[in-house]
Amino acid sequence: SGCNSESRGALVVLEGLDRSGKTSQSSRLLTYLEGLGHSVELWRFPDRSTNVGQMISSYLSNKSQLDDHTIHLLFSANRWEKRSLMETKLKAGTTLIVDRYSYSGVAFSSAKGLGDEWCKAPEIGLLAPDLVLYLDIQPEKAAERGGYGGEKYEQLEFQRKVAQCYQVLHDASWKIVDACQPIEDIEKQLQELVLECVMACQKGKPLANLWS
Ligand code: FDM
Repeated sequence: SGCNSESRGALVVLEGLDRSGKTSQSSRLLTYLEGLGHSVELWRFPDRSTNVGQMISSYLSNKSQLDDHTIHLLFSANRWEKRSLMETKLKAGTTLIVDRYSYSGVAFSSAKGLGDEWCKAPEIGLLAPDLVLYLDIQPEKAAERGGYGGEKYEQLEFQRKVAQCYQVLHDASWKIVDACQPIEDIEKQLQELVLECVMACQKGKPLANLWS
């Protein structure tokens, strides 16, 4: 009867190389949806606030070393520890804008040479995004943008590999947006895509699990 007390929020993920503009576009989306009166939160992975997140943070800033498989599983565990809260929020009608998710997990680890299927396995059963916004930028262009911050993966040669690994992950939930357009143009495109997705979720699009 059009009652929206049962309508759920949307799980929207932003992906892309370092310096592709994910973080600033995520906060613009938050402001936009809040302005429309939606219940919305901004999340990011890794979530460095948890114990697992602190191990990841220490690894990324080169303060500790970990085997490639080990760090991969920690990134995945960091998503698993947030899964039930994520589901609760979505079911309560809150839309989540998430800066990086499982695709970063697979792209960055497979860029190191770990097998795709092995990388995907621990992600199976996490919530599947309703929409993945991929901010597409050439690694060379990203590197020109005010330089990298000096964390582990912020090197041109490695980012080139990550870009290739992202290519094989595209599925029906992905929208590829040219990240070299003016910021406001990108913002407009993302707003339209997200709004359409939020409405579909309100109308009852079911929640699904990875990896589908
Ligand atoms: N990263 C991020 C991974 O390697 N695996 C993951 O699962 C996630 C979520 O961590 F270089 C990498 C991607 C990036 C780094 O990300 C930290 P932020 O967005 O710079 O915090």
